[in-house]
Amino acid sequence: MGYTIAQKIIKSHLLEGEMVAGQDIALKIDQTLTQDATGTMAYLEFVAMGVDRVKTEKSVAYIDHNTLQSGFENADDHRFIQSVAKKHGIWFSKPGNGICHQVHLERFGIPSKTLIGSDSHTPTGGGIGMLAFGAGGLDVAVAMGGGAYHITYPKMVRINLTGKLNPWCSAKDIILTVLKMLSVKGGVGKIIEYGGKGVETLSVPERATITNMGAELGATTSVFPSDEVTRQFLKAQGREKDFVPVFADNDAVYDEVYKIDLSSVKPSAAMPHSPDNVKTVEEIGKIKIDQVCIGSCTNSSLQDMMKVASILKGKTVAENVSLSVSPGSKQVFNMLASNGALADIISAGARVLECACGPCIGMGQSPNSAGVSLRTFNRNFLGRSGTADAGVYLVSPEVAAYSAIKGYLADPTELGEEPNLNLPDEFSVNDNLVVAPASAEEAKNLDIILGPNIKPFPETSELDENITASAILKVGDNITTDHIMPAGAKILPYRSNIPYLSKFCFAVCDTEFSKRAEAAGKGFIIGGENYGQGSSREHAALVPLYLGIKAVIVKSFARIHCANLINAGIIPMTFKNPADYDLIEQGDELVLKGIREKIKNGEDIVIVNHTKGVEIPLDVDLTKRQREIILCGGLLDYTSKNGGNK
Ligand code: MIC
Ligand code: SF4
Repeated sequence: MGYTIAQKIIKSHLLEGEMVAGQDIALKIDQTLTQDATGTMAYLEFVAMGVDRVKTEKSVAYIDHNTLQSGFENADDHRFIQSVAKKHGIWFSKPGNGICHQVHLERFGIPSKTLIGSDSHTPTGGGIGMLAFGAGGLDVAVAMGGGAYHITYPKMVRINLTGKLNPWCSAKDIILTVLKMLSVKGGVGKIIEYGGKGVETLSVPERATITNMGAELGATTSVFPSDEVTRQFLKAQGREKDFVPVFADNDAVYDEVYKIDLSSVKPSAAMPHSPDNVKTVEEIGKIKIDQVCIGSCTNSSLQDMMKVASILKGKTVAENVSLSVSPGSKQVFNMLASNGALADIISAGARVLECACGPCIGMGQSPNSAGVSLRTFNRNFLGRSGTADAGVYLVSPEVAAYSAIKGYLADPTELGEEPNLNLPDEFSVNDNLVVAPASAEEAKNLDIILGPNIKPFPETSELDENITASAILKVGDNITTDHIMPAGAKILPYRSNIPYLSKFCFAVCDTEFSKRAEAAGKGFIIGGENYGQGSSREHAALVPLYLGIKAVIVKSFARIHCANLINAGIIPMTFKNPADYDLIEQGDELVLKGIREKIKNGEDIVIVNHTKGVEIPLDVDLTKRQREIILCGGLLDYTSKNGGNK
């Protein structure tokens, strides 16, 4: 029996465990990346582990999320990360160099290698045949220290692509079609591989758009083969030596197989407030729009920007529309400037922003009240744009640019023939915003620079024998980490200050939650299906830890958030019978008796609802290692107890 792409890479990096679906496996990690919004915490954790130099082949720290610098906080975080990077052997990508995933793809990613990043869109690297995972900051810190990365061995899914996209239809429309087909839960516990003849018709940036938004499927990761197209891309980046071919065997076996005929893919949009709420542009109709934002790690490549420029050339943005454009990297920005396309974008009336996440994470460009915003981004969760009642639609750069001119959601296929905008044979390479780490010798004399806003990791403690506490919050299905720990310009500067952040925990759903939790000192959270989908931010676990949350009891979890809860020492529990969700109301008093022993021995767990007088059976699906982490009070304590990284 042959191997899938993922199986080949897993096999060559397997440190522990069996390649059987549902089993815990430990992988050797070749590369790591961090961004600043999760990086400060990750590096505080890394420093706490006491490792001198990173043990990976390449670790890169990017500054791309918090670049507004509306106070000293962001700049202090950047300085802290830069000082850690220099001292500990990490490459540092300065603000202005671009969005982590775009830059990593261009400059550092290598087919067949493993990569973990403290950002859920790290699977973008799958576009060049890397096995790339989004992870919590602590997992990344452990990997930098040379420790393994643990995942549940996933199921293998293959999506066969046939045919060729029609003019003005794009990779974004492909992934939106997949999201419509599989939903935001459809990829949970699965690696999604793309194959078939249609793959050859897609460029590396197009493939990366697709693997990037695999995060929205809840997938463990997504991956494309590394083929001649990949080789050409790496060659154009001056990195042909990094090329390694990676293909699935012809007799590889998949758990699920789907087929998409690319010629049937139509310009589409994900409607508010979920990336799987997809319809074609034609079905939605010509809705009036207020804003268009083009950029983000999903759609900010040179190819995307050239298409946008070609649509905007000689035109003017509609009177009532504000258009912003953020190129994904300095390389893209530079090339647009030197080939003249930037002038077409500016002349049309676009507001050109720096190469960073920007509006995607609510750092500026919030829409007007009840505004309709078309964005080429990957998430349209409620409130993420910074305007609570805005309606955000996720679209391709082609749909975005054409609609910006028209003033309503418009179908770019009306434009007729598409100009030939192939990737250049050579990208302009200039890594002068990437700072190399100091040598081990020099590093000894370097200090780490902290700022006053950088507060220590929240206090942890070993798991108690018994827990009695109330259900301090009850929420529904598909709760995102943007609900649990919102981002945006007002809060993002405080990612290294958990006490301050805690005031905003769950504010999107319940403004009183934080006060209630603080007053109670401890509590449980009750939730529905796919709890914790979206961002990898470990703050969505560290803040509940700080607020005394002992366990989260839900119908099902999203992968990264579940791992983050375990890392924070919070027990992730699921209802044995999902209907029992109805047996707990917010405010009920709940008791977990002998929980420490039960977790230790992997015994059945029952929670008693004292208020209602019922017993509810729960599942706690943890590996032996995860049980030990929970007993210790989290991964940091577990790691130091084990004398390093395990
Ligand atoms: C996001 O897109 O939500 C983010 C911001 O990039 C997050 C990370 C974070 O919250 O800092 C992610 O995707 O993991
Ligand atoms: Fe940045 Fe948005 Fe990509 Fe997250 S999804 S890394 S915020 S551009």
